[in-house]
Amino acid sequence: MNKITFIVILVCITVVTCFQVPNVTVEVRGEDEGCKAFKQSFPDSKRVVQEIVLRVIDLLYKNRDQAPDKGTVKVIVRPMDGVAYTANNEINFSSTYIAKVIPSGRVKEEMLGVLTHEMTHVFQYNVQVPGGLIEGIADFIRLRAGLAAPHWKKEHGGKWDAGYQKTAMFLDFVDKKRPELVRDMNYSFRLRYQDSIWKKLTGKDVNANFDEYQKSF
Ligand SMILES: *[C@@H]1O[C@H](CO)[C@@H](O)[C@H](O)[C@H]1NC(C)=O
Ligand SMILES: *[C@@H]1O[C@H](CO)[C@@H](O)[C@H](O)[C@H]1NC(C)=O
Ligand SMILES: CC(=O)N[C@H]1CO[C@H](CO)[C@@H](O)[C@@H]1O
Ligand SMILES: [Zn+2]
Repeated sequence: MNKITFIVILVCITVVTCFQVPNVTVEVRGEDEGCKAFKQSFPDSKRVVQEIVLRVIDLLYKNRDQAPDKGTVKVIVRPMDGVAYTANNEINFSSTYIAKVIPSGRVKEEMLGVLTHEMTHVFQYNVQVPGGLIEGIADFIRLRAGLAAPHWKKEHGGKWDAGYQKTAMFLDFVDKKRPELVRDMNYSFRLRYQDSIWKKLTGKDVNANFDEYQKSF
């Protein structure tokens, strides 16, 4: 076997055994205004969700094969309370909520934003990571995907791990100063989160980073 053949075989084996684009199913269970808006906005919803999957994985990990294998990712749109719930590889997205967003004129962006947040949960390693950081990373990914909600802004006070956009804005600040911070953190969460990771990755503990962030605006 010559060198070229060897390399081609090696690349093929690598491609076959490593990352596979997850399969996606999307079910719209209802005929209410929210379900209709979802169908109208995303006639090709499977492709849209698949693109979100890849964008989320690429923002969370340096290599796609670091992401957990979740098999088929399922999105169900149906009338229910709340915004969305995610467990394992399944997202329930509230059409009742979608209907409420229609008057804002930005229902499509909001649906993409919520799906991006929830999809982050599907591909996070959630083992022993503080809840505020889990939610902060989900909104950080939403922010980096260009889908931040218009009311998000930097806020003074509070704690670094207050969650959602509060933590997301802080992560965004630190990740800009120390590029790849979040992507470097994430894979290590596969084992366990420790506060010491901040010192390891940024040279400062988390509270010193948060003080700096608070003083930056
Ligand atoms: C997606 O589905 C196809 C057909 O059922 C299957 O061959 C493939 O392995 C699936 N991919 C993943 C990543 O599970
Ligand atoms: C989604 O809703 C279905 C009911 O339609 C329920 O069986 C399932 O557990 C829910 N999944 C999540 C992740 O909340
Ligand atoms: C801080 C830390 O443990 N980062 C790890 C993130 O994941 C890569 C592997 O993909 C490790 O090399 C890093 O050490
Ligand atoms: Zn969440």
